[in-house]
Amino acid sequence: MKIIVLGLGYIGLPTAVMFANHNQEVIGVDINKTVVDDLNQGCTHIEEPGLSEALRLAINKNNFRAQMEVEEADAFIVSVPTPNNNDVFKSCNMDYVQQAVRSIIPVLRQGNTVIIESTISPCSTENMIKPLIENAGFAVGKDVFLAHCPERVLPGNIFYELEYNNRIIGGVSEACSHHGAKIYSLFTKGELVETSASAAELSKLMENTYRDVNIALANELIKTAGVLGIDGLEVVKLANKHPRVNIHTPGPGVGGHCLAVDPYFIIASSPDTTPLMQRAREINKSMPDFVLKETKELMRQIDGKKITVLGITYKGDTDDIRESPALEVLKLLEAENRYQLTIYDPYIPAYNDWKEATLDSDLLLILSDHQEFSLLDETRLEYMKQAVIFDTKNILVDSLKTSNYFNLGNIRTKRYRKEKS
Ligand code: SAJ
Repeated sequence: MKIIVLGLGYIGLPTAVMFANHNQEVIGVDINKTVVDDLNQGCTHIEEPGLSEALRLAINKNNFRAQMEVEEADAFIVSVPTPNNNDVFKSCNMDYVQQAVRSIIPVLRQGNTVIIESTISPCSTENMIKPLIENAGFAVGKDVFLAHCPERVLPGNIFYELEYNNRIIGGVSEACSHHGAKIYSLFTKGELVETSASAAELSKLMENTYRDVNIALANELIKTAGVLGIDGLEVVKLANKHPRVNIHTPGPGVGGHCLAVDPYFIIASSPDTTPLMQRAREINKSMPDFVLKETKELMRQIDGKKITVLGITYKGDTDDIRESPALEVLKLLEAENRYQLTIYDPYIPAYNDWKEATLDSDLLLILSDHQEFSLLDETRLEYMKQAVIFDTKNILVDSLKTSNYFNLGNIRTKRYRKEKS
């Protein structure tokens, strides 16, 4: 089968390469010339375990090439970004999706399948994409098959999850679902669940909203427990011993291009029925400010000047800084205008110098859960002026959890014992 994947980003590229390595002829299309040129040389612009190797394998098999123009094919998979609009409820910006679909219309043929993988607002495949194809003279469900098949993979584990996760195949008709399922059956070992396009859209959005709301509950717990003088992290651990409870992990906020974005697509499509989702977003967005306040208080107590921020990515072991709460905390700290700030992040080349970052520092402020931080030991604290740690991701090993160690659970309850330097 000849498959064109439009949009070679975090999801489109691994998906394209996956099809190619399952013996399909794949053309990746992107509007960015540098990305296209680099990919054809076997160089990826995305940090994802196994991606470079998989890309080179696909190129060596002669099953993958990148280019800027579309051409005729059997199937088209649209995997372009859908940012938030800058409106009151941050609705879904469908411009790139529409442009991508418009770009394939001149090369569409009878029997083609068009799949929207991008995360989109509820009902848009049916109400916005289907008319674009129909206006070009095709009967959707007869001449051309259209489906929304959202991805559900976790960055950092994309290749495994692409293959083994269950996938929702939302056709605008039963025939469309069948055609969509045929394509993903080329590599998916998980269940292919056929449904309507609109149910698929809302289900994708709800999966991330479910997590966002649950994380907001955990963040609200942390604030409440602190006020009551209780370690909130201990409470999460205890409550989760219940077989039907799964409180998520509190942290400095929710970032990335999914949890921090998708709930708005639902909210914008029905503001009156979504007060809980709206409140959850507000609570999670308030966390950088909460971290700022606690950090300021800690710095006051230790009479500190220099803060070393550990990790600026939105989560651990990725180079992805999209919507990162760490950057928000950094911005707030900068605006205070009274601290000397340095950054260390093993995934961001500009911030790779541990010694320079920690030299004479008063505080390590951990904002991303990179595995490297979980392996820190005493010796790495040697350049600091005072080895105080505020670990908002609760990632350090127990041996470093000394009297000068703070996390979101104990920051209010633990008494700081100032070490004489
Ligand atoms: N976070 C917390 N507490 C938690 C879990 C996460 O504060 O208990 C924070 C993380 O630090 C991060 C953010 O939330 O800042 C999101 O991280 P994540 O690892 O939960 O999710 P993403 O955005 O990397 O990927 C999600 C996944 N969705 C779900 O798990 C429901 C993934 O399966 C989706 O494919 C992806 O969104 C997407 O593309 O929609």
